[in-house]
Amino acid sequence: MKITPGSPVLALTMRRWILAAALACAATGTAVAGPTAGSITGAVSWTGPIPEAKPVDRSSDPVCAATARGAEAVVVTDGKLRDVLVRIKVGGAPAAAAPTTPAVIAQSECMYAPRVVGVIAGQALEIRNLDATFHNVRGNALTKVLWNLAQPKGAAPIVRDLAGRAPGDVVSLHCDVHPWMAAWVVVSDHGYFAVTGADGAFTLPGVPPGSYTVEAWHPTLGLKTAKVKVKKGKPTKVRFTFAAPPAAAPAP
Ligand SMILES: [Cu+2]
Repeated sequence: MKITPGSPVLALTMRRWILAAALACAATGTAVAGPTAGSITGAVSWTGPIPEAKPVDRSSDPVCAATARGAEAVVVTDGKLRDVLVRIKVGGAPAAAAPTTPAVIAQSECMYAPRVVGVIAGQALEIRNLDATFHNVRGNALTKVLWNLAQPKGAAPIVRDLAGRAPGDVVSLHCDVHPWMAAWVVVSDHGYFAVTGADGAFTLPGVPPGSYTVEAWHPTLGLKTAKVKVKKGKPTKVRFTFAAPPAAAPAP
């Protein structure tokens, strides 16, 4: 089965994610923060054949067509997976107040960069247009449209306060002018999250000693979890491995 950002598979994954997060909210972290904190660190790997990046026809907009960019549904470099948000499960670590500075996503070469960001509930999102062309920015919570705003060339950044978005929610961004564009904003109740870059690496610093469930979420590949124990002043290693979903069985 083909998994694309708009597919029912993704919607189902997001629903599961939100449900799991809602259940997790019932629990409260009991760990104590302080100078004895450790960290959770590791990498997200890919195993098996790497899905071929589909060519994207960007000829509808000469500005976009000037740069060659492919699909980014699954980006693997040297066996490491990009765009995975790794975090302590919502409700499983001491909550944090939202930073006063927004998380930033840019539109560059008609792609979102980064493609996945994390925010703390209450934190704003800033969307910049670095391209010499017109984008519209549509924010969705599953199928519900939260906003849909034009952002022509040279326009000021769009800032949204993400009001009403709770820990566990995921907001997706789409551009209807360039349908290959998609990004995801993942809301947590604490700051123990990181998003993998090309090297697949992540570090969650300042974690109080204790037991945690760590989640690794990729927008088209879904969720994996691991249990870890963080010891005083030490890094705890955790690895996640994703693989291509099995091919659908041929029709009889
Ligand atoms: Cu666009």
